[in-house]
Amino acid sequence: MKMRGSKIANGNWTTIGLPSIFLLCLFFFLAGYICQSLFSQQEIPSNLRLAPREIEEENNTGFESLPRGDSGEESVEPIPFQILSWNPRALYFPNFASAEQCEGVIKMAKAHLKPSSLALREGETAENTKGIRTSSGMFISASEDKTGILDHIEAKIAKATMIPKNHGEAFNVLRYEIGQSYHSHFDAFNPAEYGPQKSQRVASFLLYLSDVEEGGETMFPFENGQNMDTSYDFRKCVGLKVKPRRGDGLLFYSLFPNGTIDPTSLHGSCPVIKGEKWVATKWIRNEEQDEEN
Ligand SMILES: *[C@@H]1O[C@H](CO)[C@@H](O)[C@H](O)[C@H]1NC(C)=O
Ligand SMILES: CC(=O)N[C@H]1CO[C@H](CO)[C@@H](O)[C@@H]1O
Repeated sequence: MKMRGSKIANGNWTTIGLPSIFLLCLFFFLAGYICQSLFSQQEIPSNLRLAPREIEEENNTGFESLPRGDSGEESVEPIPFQILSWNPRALYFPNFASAEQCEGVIKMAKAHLKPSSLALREGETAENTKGIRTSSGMFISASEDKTGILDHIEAKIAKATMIPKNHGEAFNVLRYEIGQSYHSHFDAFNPAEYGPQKSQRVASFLLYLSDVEEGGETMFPFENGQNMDTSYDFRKCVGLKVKPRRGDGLLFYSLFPNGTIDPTSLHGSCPVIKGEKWVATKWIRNEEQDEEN
């Protein structure tokens, strides 16, 4: 019986089956098509579904945060940046600090400015390096700033670099007046020139505290290998230039991931032509720094 039944079924399949298979296919095709258009219509007002999240989120990034680890943070925080260069690894952070914060830092630094000095190589003296760095500056750590501004900026730099803040040296707040500049140099210390180092500078974060009407750019003369095969004059303002603007940040790495010095991280400050340049520099090291640094 079973055998015969299946035979009959097989027979039906071939004789009556083809038109009905065609109809079935057509049916499923249409059903699928209708369902798809229904669902995609539901997909369109997705901004409506985001709305309740945004209300929940205080930071209003539109992104729902994940459960955090014990040392993590509560919410998704936007820190916009642009990659200015891969050689060296340099990033621009527009509006990293507010105008009020910048003015606060200038105010606390102004009364304590002294001529900037250099880390000297063998054979160098203050006298024979005169003119390389003509700005005035002062050092201030976040703990010395009772207004809390530097603490806030330092925490944000730590977030942007994911290098803990105890790897940072104290802020070096600098003022460049008309004609003042800093010839191209490395922030990292080459042991061949400076002797063995206890720790090395990995990255530098520059927070521009003022606009500069003309000049005062941070320059990377060797960006992507340019000018490297020439006898580059370290006073010359060439290569990638970053125009200072109040509140903007510039981060660049002096070391490759393997810890050797990136030769394209050579940089300098072009002479100020018009106006005044104020900048707060944070050098970040590969080792934790002492408390008071
Ligand atoms: C370190 O990394 C750089 C860039 O990737 C590479 O050019 C260099 O040869 C490396 N140096 C060593 C010692 O591994
Ligand atoms: C930009 C902004 O408002 N950031 C805040 C996001 O929320 C955390 C707390 O969860 C605050 O610390 C941030 O200041």
